[in-house]
This record gives sequence, structure tokens and C-alpha cells, in this order.
Amino acid sequence: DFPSGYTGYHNYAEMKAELDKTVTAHPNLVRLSSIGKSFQNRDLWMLKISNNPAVDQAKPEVIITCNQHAREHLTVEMCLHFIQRLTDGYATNSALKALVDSREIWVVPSVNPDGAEYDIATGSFRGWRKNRQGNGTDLNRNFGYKWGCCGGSSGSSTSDTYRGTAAFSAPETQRIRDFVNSRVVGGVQQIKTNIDFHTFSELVLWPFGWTTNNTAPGLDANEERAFRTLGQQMAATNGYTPEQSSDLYITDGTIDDWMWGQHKIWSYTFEMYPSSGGLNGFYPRDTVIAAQTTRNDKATDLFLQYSDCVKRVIGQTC
Ligand code: 0X9
Ligand code: ZN
Repeated sequence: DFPSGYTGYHNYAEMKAELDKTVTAHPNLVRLSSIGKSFQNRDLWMLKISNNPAVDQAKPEVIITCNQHAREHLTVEMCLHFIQRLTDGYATNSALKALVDSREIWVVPSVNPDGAEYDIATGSFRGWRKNRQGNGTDLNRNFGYKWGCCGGSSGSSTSDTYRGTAAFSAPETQRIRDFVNSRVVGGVQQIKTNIDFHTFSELVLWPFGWTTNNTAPGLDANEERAFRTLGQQMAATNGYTPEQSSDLYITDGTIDDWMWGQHKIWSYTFEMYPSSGGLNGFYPRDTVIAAQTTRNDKATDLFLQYSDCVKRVIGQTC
């Protein structure tokens, strides 16, 4: 389990208990389901937040993903905080109510539960990043848009950025893919936006990661300007640095490139606290959880606001 100094973090069972509590407290605002199993057969839990959550309504949909990388435990807390804020705030905060009422919000608090549990299993952190299939696949190199194209992942199974044997060879990325694909209704993708939370470096990133060019086939100048403008506006609220993801380093097979490249879902990667550090940058004490998750309240509000039409941020229509 989590070592002392970290017991404020939620392990997999505690995360599930928290989701169950939310369902009990707000049965008319949330619906809990599993999008399927991880490699080691854990459920990949997903909470839908909306008014009338049992019904598929014609509203812009949003998906928030956390914990693709095992050791990035702070991101589980980010997803849980996001859920709690929207649900607990609904009755008293009219701005939050308006956001919840006008969207269908899907939250996957742990995309990689096997890796996260492995990271804490001995009681001291292992520094583990990948899933638990063989030597581990880096889920954020396993998505099927330009998979393995560009030197932004490794073909060696022992590497921390191992891309897997094929695009979507990991059950966890398959489950995300299948869910997102299932939201194409009547030929129209219902999910408009995504934030994928990671740690660390305090960044707001947007596609593409596979090329250093700002525009590319499937990402034109207006789209790039919309990505950048909303990215900068969100970063202005949390003090993160906004940049194109390839400004950090080239990556291929990432979730954000796939969301945008395959589905035109406006996908951002947030790298949370701290701004710098070595391996211990992944392991801030639990005393920072409240401040570092609340820090993204304004950014996620802005993100939800524009999730009907991100191009509105540059004065265009959808
Ligand atoms: O390398 C990653 O997968 C992410 N950084 S982390 O330190 N959390 O591993 C960054 C991914 C950003 N997205 C793209 N580069 N497309
Ligand atoms: Zn990460």
C-alpha cells in the first residue's frame, strides 16, 4: 500500500469506494460503469456525470482520463477531486450546475490500475510507469494514430516508453478506444474534448506530439490556433506552461494524438505538480493533494465551458 506520508492517496480499492460513495450521495447525477478489464482483470471504472445520467442525451460529451502512467498517483486524486467538486457543488453552485446540466462528462480515474497497484505493492514506491503485460507497455505509446511512426517510443520491451507489439496491444488502451469509438452515434462523435492528466512538470500540452510542426495533415492553422488559445487561457489560470506537446519531446502513439487525429476530439495533456524534479517528482506528499488538485478548478471549468465548441475561443463557429 501507500507508505506513510502518502496515505491520503487512494489505492485502487479506496478509489472504488470513493466512486461508490459518490453514487450513493448523488444517484441522480452520476452513473458508475466499467469499460472493461485491465490486463490483470481489474475493472476500468468510469463515472458519468450529468443530470439524468441514465439517459443518453444530445449534449456535448467530455472525457477525462487519469493515471495512464502507474506512478502518477496525483492524477487519480485529480480525477476524484474533479468528480467531487462537480457533484458536491451542483446543488449550491449555479455555474457548476449549468456545466453539469449542459454536458455529459465521462471520468476514468485510473486507466492503469495494475501498474498503480504494482507501484505501491511492497510499501515503497517502485517508480513504475507502464502496465503489467509482460515487461510492461507504455499505454501512452500504444494508441493507434501514427503508432511507432517517428522515434517517439521504443520497440524494446524493457524500455519505459515501450510501444507494445502492435497498436492497441494493451487491453487498457483497447478499452479506451472501444469506449470512445462507441460514442460515434449516427456518424457523429459525441465526445468533443478530453483532458488526459499526468505528472509532472506543470504543463498544458496539445497535439501533435509526433511532429514538431505546428500544423500537419488533420490539424490546420485555425485548429492549431484554437488549441493554443484555449491551452494558453487554461494555463493562465493554473500557472502551468502552455506548449505544443512535441515542444517537450517527440512522442508517437499517445492518447492525445489519437483522440485528435482519429476523432477530432480536442485533447489536452496536463502535466501536474511539481514543476521539476527527478524520480521523486512523481511522489509528492499527500499534504499537497488538496492544493494541487484545486489548482485546476478554473482550468477545468474553462475547458468544460468551451467543450460545446472549442473554436468559439477564437471567435469561430462549429
Ligand atoms: O511522455 C508522456 O507520455 C507524457 N509525459 S510523462 O512524463 N507524464 O510521461 C507526455 C505526453 C504528452 N503528449 C504528447 N507528447 N503527445
Ligand atoms: Zn505520464
